[in-house]
Amino acid sequence: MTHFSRAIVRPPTVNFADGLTSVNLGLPDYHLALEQHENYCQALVDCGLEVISLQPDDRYPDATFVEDTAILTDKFALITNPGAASRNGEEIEIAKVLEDFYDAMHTIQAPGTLDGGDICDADGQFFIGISHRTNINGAEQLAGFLKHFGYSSTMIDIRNTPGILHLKSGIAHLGHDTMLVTEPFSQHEALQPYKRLVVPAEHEAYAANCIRVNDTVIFAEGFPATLQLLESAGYALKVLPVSEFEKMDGGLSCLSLRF
Ligand code: CIR
Repeated sequence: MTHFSRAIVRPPTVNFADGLTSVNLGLPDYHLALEQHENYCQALVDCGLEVISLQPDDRYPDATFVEDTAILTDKFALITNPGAASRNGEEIEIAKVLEDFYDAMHTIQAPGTLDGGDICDADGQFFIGISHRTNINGAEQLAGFLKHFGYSSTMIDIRNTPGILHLKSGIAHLGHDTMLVTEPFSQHEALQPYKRLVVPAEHEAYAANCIRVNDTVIFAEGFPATLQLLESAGYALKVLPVSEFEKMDGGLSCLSLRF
């Protein structure tokens, strides 16, 4: 299983509420978001990671969702071309930091677009979501790099799956052969090789965006049926409140780049 030793994060900006959102949950509270972000960073530290925290930049209210700006593998880093125009430029700071850690760095070139939230890395088997953010050109560029470096990938078109922004809004790799998935992905052909734990209630769909970090699954607070499912399956869980990020369509995976 992939072992992580570092994470890049970026605390929310004062104008975090000006970011993009498609959900109708009201405006996020900046101070509460900061507190939730601090707890999130502490959870990563508790999982054994060194946390590299970038300065917020109010030109980019969505920049706290660092996951979308890069794909990190053991062999190379890929800087994305984020699919939302307002997010173009967030990747510049990230690329600067990654240069210290990676010899092999590549970039998604326009007209290709790609958001990290669409990429699920199941220990070297990658699932690439085709979404309203990640286009086929961007997905093909990533698939080409993955193949070059000896990884395999499969595309999953989510453009007609309602209610999700990115592929990882609906699936999470829990380690080994297990995925946590929402109902629309439960029978998906591409996921047949995996044991699928299905989020047991439609109103808990947001809970699918959890992250396995070394021995722990970091999981969103407020989703008791899914929590029970993971507890019964024997996972070591760390439950965190992320309500303010949920209001901006983001979640646990989006808030860090783990490598
Ligand atoms: C956006 O719409 O781009 C942000 N408000 C949320 C991005 C969430 N990122 C992710 O799921 N990887």
